[in-house]
Formats: sequence, structure tokens, C-alpha cells
Amino acid sequence: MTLDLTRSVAPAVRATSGRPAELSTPYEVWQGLSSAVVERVADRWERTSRAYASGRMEHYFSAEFLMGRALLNNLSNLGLVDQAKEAVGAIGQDLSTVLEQEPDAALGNGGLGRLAACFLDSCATLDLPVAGYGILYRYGLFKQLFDNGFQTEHPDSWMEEGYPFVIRREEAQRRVHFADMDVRAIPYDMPITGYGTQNVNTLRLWKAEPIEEFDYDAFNSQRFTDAIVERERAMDISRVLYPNDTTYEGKVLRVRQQYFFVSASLQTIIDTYVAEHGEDLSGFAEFNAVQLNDTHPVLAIPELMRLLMDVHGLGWESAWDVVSRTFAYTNHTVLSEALEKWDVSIFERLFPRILEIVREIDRRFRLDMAERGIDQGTTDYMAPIAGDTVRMAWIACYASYSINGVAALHTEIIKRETLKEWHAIWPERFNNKTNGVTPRRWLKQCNPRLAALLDEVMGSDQWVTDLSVLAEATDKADDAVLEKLAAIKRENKRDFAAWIAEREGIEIDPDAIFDVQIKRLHEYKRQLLNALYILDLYFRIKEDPTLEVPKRVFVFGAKAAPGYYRAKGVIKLINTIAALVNDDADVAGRIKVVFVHNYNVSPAEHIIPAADVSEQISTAGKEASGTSNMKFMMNGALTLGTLDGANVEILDAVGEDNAYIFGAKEEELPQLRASYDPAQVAASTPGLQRVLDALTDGTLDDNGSGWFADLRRSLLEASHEPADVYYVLGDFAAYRETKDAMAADYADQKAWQKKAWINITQSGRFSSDRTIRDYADEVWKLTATPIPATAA
Ligand code: H53
Repeated sequence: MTLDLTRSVAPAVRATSGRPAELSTPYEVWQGLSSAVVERVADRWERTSRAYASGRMEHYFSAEFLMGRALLNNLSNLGLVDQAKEAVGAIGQDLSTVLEQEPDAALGNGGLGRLAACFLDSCATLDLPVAGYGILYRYGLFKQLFDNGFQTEHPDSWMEEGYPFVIRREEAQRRVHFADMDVRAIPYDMPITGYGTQNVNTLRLWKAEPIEEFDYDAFNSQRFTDAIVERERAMDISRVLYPNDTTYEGKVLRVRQQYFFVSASLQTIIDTYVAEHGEDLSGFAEFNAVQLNDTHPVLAIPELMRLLMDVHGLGWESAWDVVSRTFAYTNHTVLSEALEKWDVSIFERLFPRILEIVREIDRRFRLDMAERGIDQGTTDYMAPIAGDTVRMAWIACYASYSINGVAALHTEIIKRETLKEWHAIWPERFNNKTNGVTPRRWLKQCNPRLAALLDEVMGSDQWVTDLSVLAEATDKADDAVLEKLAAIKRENKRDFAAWIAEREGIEIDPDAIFDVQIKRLHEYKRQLLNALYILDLYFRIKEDPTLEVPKRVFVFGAKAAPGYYRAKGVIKLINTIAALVNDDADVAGRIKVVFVHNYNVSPAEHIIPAADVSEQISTAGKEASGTSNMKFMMNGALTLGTLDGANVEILDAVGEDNAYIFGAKEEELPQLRASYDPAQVAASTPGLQRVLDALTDGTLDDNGSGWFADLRRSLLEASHEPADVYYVLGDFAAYRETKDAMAADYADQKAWQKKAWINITQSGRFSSDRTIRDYADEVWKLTATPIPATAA
């Protein structure tokens, strides 16, 4: 019997705090309310798992799930927000304060991890039998602080004080074997509720633990510390998320993590199959599909071969037949540094049997190519093993029945370039699945004012589960609607200004244009271009203090991988520009720069609803899709962007009058680059030389790090890499012109709000519900399995 929250919360809070609910802290109330929510879904969760077990399922394998906060999401999905407000109010507290207590589950770096989280929400909402599998990192993505403008990294011990949304399933543990140790994989399951449905899906996150609770022999033989060290070695596997986005480090621990979670997950999936269908595994692929989120889980391919052959007695051919009908691979990048390659020696050390299987895949691959008449050079290039490296992307392409990119342009580029050899042989495997984001978290929950307006204009809340219906309202933007829209943005900006004042200690003016770039710090994303623009604008105002410029607040949020020094240099640069600009009486009130520290999912929920301008300015061809571009659009920010990733499709949806597009196109770049002379461009582009010189002439102080000189050099001087690889200087003039024009357009508020309305109402195709429906229909061949409601 499930309980009404108004009755279950107070006891749950007392159980956590050991005090009367009224005397408990907001954090304890968060814990108690969260436990009450889990209690509430327990029965349906069990019923859903049982209903799924006998049918076809899709298993989403991902090293990252960037879930963010869970409580509001669950309350909203379950229709319990009002009950929760009442229950929390009854013990003298306020729900929004309680919600802010929750740490973000930051088990991911950026777009790829957050995409996985949006997908889980859509799968549950669509009643699709899909489970997620990943790693329960004890430390999520590092916490970022600024010390004198420099990024410093600190541990994110997000679940040290207990986290009510994961349930340890001791009984479902599996053993994972490495040549040098065996470990226990303990599943921690997170219930994934859908919006307005009974179904509760599962995200299974594995934690590594030692096989023996404690080695008493070692203890008794005075090897106490050895025993402790051995325990820690097992726990190390799930200790920390690697802080790299779109790059990897060839570290042994990382490979261990990957094998650890795919092995435990496959063992579970196979055991379920055997329990339902018996020992003959030749029918496995009829009931199971596995989506590989990038190359990180690709070890699942040889591991499934191993399990089918060594444990379940299939021969190579039958096992390969099953494997090649089970896996589908999503490619998320064209950057070669992201395509994982591992030293053969690592495989030898950790799992010689897996290496043996990979070698056999490699041998058979070469025979296969010879039979197809593929030349030796091409075969060597595509082979799973090259000398002493194993290439995970090639294994994925060879074994998968589906290979997809994440936006139309990206899919064309992988077909034409990144994976062209594969496309030449297996064109039918390739397909596009443009990314999407969940409108529950990224509109309904984070922007309740806009959600209420949409309910009103649409006459129902159907848009929450079918975002495409908003298109019917594109033409319904009369003056009254546009005025309401403007008022909503103003209120959101006021809230955001209060949040920033409290969090960053900076006052910003809600009447200014809020121009936002939030994403991982990477050279290809070109935060540097934005920074150079701001510096140039600052100089323009200094030069002519009477210059009429619209008031602007430039907002950044970005983490740099700890070892990516050039990215860290850009963070220091932006912070230094912020200090220069924000403190200058001459520009007072006209330009402000705010770098939101420790950017994460929950800060994004505060920032996006308040944004006027969405900066999506990557070098064309480099950003596979982008997903913040979609979140901004849904919340009425206008895109300032290049023709890259999903920006292309956003432009297509809204039309060119409703987006600000600039810069070199992907197909133009090779030609432009052939005769590119950055120094000459710097000298001849208005404003550019001045800002580049400011990097090194004493205007900006990098505290002796040499990082600003390095940035300048990277743009102007060819050394071990060509100058300005990402075409920052080449696009500067177009960026400046477009951004200036955009700011000027803001003055006509009615026209601006009209554009914002078109962006909101045309965002339907960027709902992850659409993306997931396409995966389910075209790749997974999966049908909805709604579980019936019970009386409770
Ligand atoms: O994946 C996002 C894309 C985005 C792309 C990102 C990504 C990672 O976050 C990590 C690794 C990787 O290969 C790609 O950069 O463009 O939107 C989701 O597809």
C-alpha cells in the first residue's frame, strides 16, 4: 500500500534525523522526503522489472550518466509536487530550500553523460523496456573552484552522507575476473520514473568491492596493511570518474572500469535470459539489444563472445552471430583524440582471454576483408589490432548492426570521413539519430513560468509528453502572449540575478542582455572567440566612452580537464577579463562578465531559463551535436551560432530570421585553411590585433603562468601544430558583426520576443522523446510495455 506523501514524509524525516520533523535540518528533510518518494514507487518498480524480464529489452551501456538532482524530477513525474509542498510546509519548511539541498549526481562529464540521462527519462515516459548500466563512481566530476582566476579541482564526494535514490542489491552481485584479481560488482539501482506513467525503469550502477569482506589470514599473519591495501585495490575501480570529455587517457584503471561494468551487466542480462528462456543462448539477440554509448563500453563485444563461448558453450560462429545482432554503436565525435585505442599490453595484463578473442576477431576480420576484395592498406587501417594497439571504434563498427551519428551534419561527416571505410562496405548500418533533451527537466521543471504560459496558450499540458504540438502555437503569438513571454523572461532574469549575487557575489542588471556560453571548455568550442569579442567591446567603449552599446552580461560556465592546460588558460583569461571589466568605472553597468564556478546540471537549470542569447560557436564540423543549444531554444533564447552540429537543424526549424548564424561553413573550411594566414587576418581585421596584443602587453596579468602568451601563440604561430587550428581569428569579423547586430536587435522587444516564441514552439523535434522513439522503432525494434495501474 503506497502512502500519501502528506502522511509519509514526517515519519521518514524523523527516521533520518532521529528528531521531530519540525526540528530537522533542510538537508534531513531532503533525505526523508526522498526516501518517501522511493517508498512510493517501490511496488510499481518491482512490477515493471517483472513485466520487462520476459520480453525484448534494450540495454543502454554508458560509462557516464550525468543525472543531476533526482527529487524534483521524481515529484514532478509522479504528480506529487503539490503534496510535497504541503508535507514540507506542515513541518515548517519550504520545498524550494529543501530541493536546493540535494547534491548533483555528476557521474558524467558533459553532453554524452547528460544525453544518457535525458534518454532514460524519455524511455520511462514512453513505457519502453530499457535499462541503463554504468558505474557508481564514489567521486563524480571534480568540484571546480577559482583561486585567483585559476581553476582548482576538488573531490566531489556526492554520496558520502547517503543518497536515498540508489538501492544496494546485494543479492544481485556478480563476480568480475581480472588476471590479477577478482572483484565483486554490487549493483546500486536507481528508479527511473517517467512522466505520468506507472512504469518505473532502472538505472543499474555498479560498485566494485573486494571478494572477501576481509582477509583474516593476512590479518593474523601480521599482514594487516597488505589486507587493507588489497581491499582498496578493488574499491579503486569505481572510485573516480575520469574528468575527460571528448578525449581519453590511456590509463589501466580506465580500461578496468570499462571491463568491470560491461562484464557485470552482461552476466546479469544473460542470467535473466537463461531464467526466462533456458540455456540455449542462440536466441539471445531476439530478446536483447545493447546500445553502446561511444567507445567506452565496447569491451562488451569480446566479453559477450567470451560469456557465450566459455560459459554457455556456443561455438565461435554461433556466438558471433548473436553478438553481431546484439550491439548498436553511437558515435559522438569526429575528434580523433576521442576514439579510444588501448595498448595490447594492458589487455594482456588485465584479461588475456579477452585479448585472445580480440585477436581472433582481428584474424577473421582480415579474412573477411580479403574475401570482399578489400586492399591490404585499407584492411590494415580498419583492423581491430594495429601493431600493439587495440582500436575500440573499429571493433564497434565491425560488430554492430547499427552505427549512428548524433545530428544530421555529424552523421554525414562520419559517413564521408571519420568512418568512410566502414560506410563504403556497410552503408546500411549507418543512420542518424539527432540528439534531444527532455522537456520535463529542461522546460517544465526549470522554467515553471513558461510552462504555465504554454499550458494556457495550448489549453492543455499535452506538450509535456508531445513537444511537437507546440508548433500549432507558432502563429498564436498575439501581443498579449508576447508581453507575457517578455514578463516571464524578466522574472527569470531577476531570479537568476539573485542567485548569481548569492553564489558569485556579483551584481548584474536584469535589464541587460544575458548572453550565455555554458559547456565544457575545449578549444573547438571556442570560448576564446567569445572572450576576444568581450575584450574588443571593452576597448571600443574605452576608446569612445559615448559609444551607444546595449547593456550586456556575459555568462560563462565551464570545466576544463585538469591536464588540459590550454583550456585552463582560457578559464584564467575569462576570469581576468571579468576582473578588468567589472571593476572599470568607465564601462560601469554596460558590460559585466560572470564566470559561474562549478558548472553542473543544477546550475544549468538556473541559468538557461534566464538566457537571452545562446552561444553555440564551435568551429563548423567539430561539435557532433550539442544539446544545450536545444535547451536554450526551448526556453526562448536565440541562438548565436555556426552551422555546426544540431545548430543546422535548429536553423532549419526556426528559419534564418529567427537565429543568428555566422562564420565559415564546414565544407568551406578546407579551402579557406589552404590559404589561411592568421597573422595577416589579425592585422587586417578591425579590433583584432589590439585584443591579441592585450594578451601579452601587460593589460592582462596571467600571474606569471605564461598561459596568455601561449594562447596568443596558439592563434598566430605554427609550431608543432598549425596556427589557429580552430579558425578563431578567421571567424572573428563575422562573429563580431553578427553579435553586434544581434545586440542591437534586442532593443525592439516585440520583434525579439516573437523570435523567442518561434524558437520555443519549434523546439518539438529536439525533445528526447522524438529521439528515443526513433531509436526504438528503427534500431532497437522495441515496443512500449505499459504496466497496468493498480488501485493504490
Ligand atoms: O556528446 C554529446 C554531443 C556533443 C559531443 C559530446 C561528447 C562527449 O560529451 C564526450 C565524448 C564524446 O565523444 C562526445 O561533444 O557534441 O552533443 C552528445 O551526443
